[in-house]
Amino acid sequence: MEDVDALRRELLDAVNAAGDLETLDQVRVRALGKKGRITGLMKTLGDLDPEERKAAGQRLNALKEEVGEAIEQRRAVLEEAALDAQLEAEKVDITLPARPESPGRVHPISQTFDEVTAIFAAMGFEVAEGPDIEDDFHNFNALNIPPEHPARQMHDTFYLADPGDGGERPLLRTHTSPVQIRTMQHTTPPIRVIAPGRTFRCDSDMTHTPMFHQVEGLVVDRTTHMGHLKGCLIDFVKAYFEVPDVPTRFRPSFFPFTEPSAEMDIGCSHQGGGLTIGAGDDWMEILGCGMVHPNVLTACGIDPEVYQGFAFGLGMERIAMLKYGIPDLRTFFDADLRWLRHYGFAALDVPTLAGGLTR
Ligand code: 2NM
Repeated sequence: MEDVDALRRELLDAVNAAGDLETLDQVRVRALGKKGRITGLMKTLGDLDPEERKAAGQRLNALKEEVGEAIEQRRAVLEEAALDAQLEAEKVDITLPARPESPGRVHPISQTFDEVTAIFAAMGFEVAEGPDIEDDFHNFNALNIPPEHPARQMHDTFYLADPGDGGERPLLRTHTSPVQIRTMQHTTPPIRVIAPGRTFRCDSDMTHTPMFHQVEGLVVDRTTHMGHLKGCLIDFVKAYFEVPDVPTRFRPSFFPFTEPSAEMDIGCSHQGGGLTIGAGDDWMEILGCGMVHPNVLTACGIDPEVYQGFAFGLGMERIAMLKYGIPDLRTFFDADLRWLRHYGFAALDVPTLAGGLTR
């Protein structure tokens, strides 16, 4: 029988020399294939006498296994190298500016986010952000919503798994208010922030999706009062809907975290089947607002005897639907390219107050 040690060296050298997966496979076929070298030697075992056959058989089996393993190890190395090369070749520089002719579209939620941010930034608001996964304190307790408060049921909270260490269950924030809570905890007033972002409620039907977007706003200073709230929000809806004179009214309402609380309506008309904002004699609810409850200020370490604040919250999908005539909430989340081409925005139409929000 041919020198097994020499064959072993030769095959292992060939395995390690294989520079790509195709070459490696050729080595495999030459060694272990139907007409391969090791397979060929196996076939000659029958010609040996029993004693020799046993020893030679064991050596060939060991060789077969060793070469097979070497091939698999080499394959793993080559596959990783091939993936690295592919990733390197397909690298995309995401910091490059968008091409004006790009067929990509900005999603209406992103556009609305940019418009709302531009309006409030011009009034001196900063954008604040916080985690999607929150705790009970920031999402509920600090907002004057104690454990047995009925508003907790209303919020249809998504809870994460019990951490198992005796700690409480984390939750997905049901509004962006925890961002304002965190801001108040670490900022000495004056405070002027908006908190746009994702929010989550376990609710899904024609007019509710389990994830949706909110913008909330907060102003805290020594003399902040309801007149500031009204002026700020009236200016906002005029700028956002791009109508100079929109009728507005504030109706008394209730939220645990504000006192007094109100809902803001804007004048509109449903005549002719369509919807016109800023004209006609119908009213439509647009947002909730109020003066921050003293308990909320106290929970955040702000003295309600010295400071007062106003806050508001509105749904981004809702104001996007109203402004851009999008009839169905659920289509925001369908990832339908035809929908996006229809309702989306060109990448370079960046909304600014000077340039016009939506030229
Ligand atoms: C709303 C309506 C009214 C609100 C209150 C606060 C905080 F943190 F300052 F207490 N953030 N957001 C608020 C007030 C939100 O949404 C309909």
